[in-house]
Amino acid sequence: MSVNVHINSPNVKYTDTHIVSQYPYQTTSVHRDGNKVTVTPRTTEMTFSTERHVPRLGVMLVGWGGNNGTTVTAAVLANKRGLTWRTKTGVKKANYFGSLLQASTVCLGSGPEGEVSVPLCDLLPMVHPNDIVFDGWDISSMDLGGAMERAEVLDWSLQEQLRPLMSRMKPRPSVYVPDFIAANQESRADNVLTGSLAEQVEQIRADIRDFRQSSGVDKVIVLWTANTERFCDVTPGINDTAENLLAAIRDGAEVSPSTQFAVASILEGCAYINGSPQNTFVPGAVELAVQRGVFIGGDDFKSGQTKVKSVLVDFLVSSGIKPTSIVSYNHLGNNDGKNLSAPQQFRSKEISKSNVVDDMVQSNSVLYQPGEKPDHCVVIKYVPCVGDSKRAMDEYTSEIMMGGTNTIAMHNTCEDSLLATPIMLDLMVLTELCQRIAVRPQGDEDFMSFHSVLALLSFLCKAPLVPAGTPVINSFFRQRACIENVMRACLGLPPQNHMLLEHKLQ
Ligand code: NAI
Ligand code: DG6
Repeated sequence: MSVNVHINSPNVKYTDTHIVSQYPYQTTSVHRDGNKVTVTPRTTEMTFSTERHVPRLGVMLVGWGGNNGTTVTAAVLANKRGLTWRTKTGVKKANYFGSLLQASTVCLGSGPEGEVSVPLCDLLPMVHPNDIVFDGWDISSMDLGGAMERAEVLDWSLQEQLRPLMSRMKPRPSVYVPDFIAANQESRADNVLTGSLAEQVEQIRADIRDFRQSSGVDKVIVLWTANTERFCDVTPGINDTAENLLAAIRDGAEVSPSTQFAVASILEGCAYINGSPQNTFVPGAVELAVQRGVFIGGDDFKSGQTKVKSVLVDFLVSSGIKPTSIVSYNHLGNNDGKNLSAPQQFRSKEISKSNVVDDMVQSNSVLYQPGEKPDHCVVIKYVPCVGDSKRAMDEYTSEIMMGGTNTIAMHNTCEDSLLATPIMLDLMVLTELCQRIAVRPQGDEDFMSFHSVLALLSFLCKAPLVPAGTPVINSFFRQRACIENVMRACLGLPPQNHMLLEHKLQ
């Protein structure tokens, strides 16, 4: 049951259409001169304005027939219908566990009843996952009922209930360029677009318009959850500017399928999110998004091993303990694992999984000299037998006081797609919410939206995409605090400070 949060403050106005808050944004400006650090607090008065009308949201998935694509669609259908199913350990009920917005809470403060916490999704008006309408593309023609069975993720008795609904859904034909994904994917590719690059982009655009019109949704977001591609070269004259990228598509130069989808979405004014690690967002694609004022976000869902890493390294480094080596193995047996067994696709994932500790390491000059990093090794193996139930084994070795060593080893077994699904939903819902938030710093005439490169999604991504020249934050707690505090600002509430002074003074 959802909660109705109302802010009782002269700084917050509820109009019929908007929630408008006055918010003192407090930052610091820091100047370092040798050993002397001068810190100057700054306050900028800002107005936050959040549209209250929640649109009907349509989401188009690239890779709809894959494990993630089928699982997210099935999970939403099951939740919408309140389905239950029997397993050998009892009756299970559909839920959204693992979703930051639906299943985690924010503390609003305390009153006579003690501390009051509410789900993040109740703070501001936002789309409920149950109301999302899905469509999408896949190079495999299998309908979603069959594809759900192929994925081997959901319990059979749930699949039986969902199959009549899922089987009605059929992915649209997609772009297949064999060179970008592993050769072992070829047998799936029986649903492919023909024609030139430009014709393919036109077809994707037509598909988006067709979906918008036939489903009656108000807004469309496109999310790539297809196979991991190899990285593509960033080449001056081809993909370094928006103009060159559009010309490259016209001329048939090398443009990855995921970048074709990004361009088509941006040209249709639809936000585009990349759930895989490859460099879809070449500079030309980023420039195009900025020019058109369309949100882009990514890269690579942060679901399991990497999420733990962004917690654990944060814990170690912020406790003053020095990680010196991080070794991460995983093996999995789903189609993602099969695709990643090819060297170039593995390399894309290795890069995305490896950079995740950089900001935490760089933040601590007591532990690390400039340029010093822990050894960091990532291994992924394809073991068909374990299917979607991924195994992740990690060893963290750290230096502790007086030359001592602290080794943490962990083993994590998890169902990959059931961890990724709630993250996909959060990406969709948060992106849509950000489209309804505008901010006006005092003295400015016009409201501004968030930058097209939507860094607020960092919590949900392994390799967060941020505007050029701005800091990449990987630390779990900083990323989460950012989302929570932006939502609080929309309601005129100060950032969560956790001081609890009211309980600490006498
Ligand atoms: P999957 O292999 O089951 O599904 C991918 C789907 O994409 C397949 O159905 C395939 O036929 C389709 N496909 C390939 N190229 C396509 C194209 N050009 N256009 C349209 N469809 C295309 O993989 P899964 O497990 O669903 O993962 C999807 C992506 O998400 C992968 O890149 C994976 O690395 C990434 N990811 C998955 C996470 C997880 O925990 N499951 C976490 C982080 C990222
Ligand atoms: C093996 O690492 C396959 C990958 O696609 C992962 O399952 C996925 O990227 C999740 O990675 P992580 O590090 O967030 O568990």
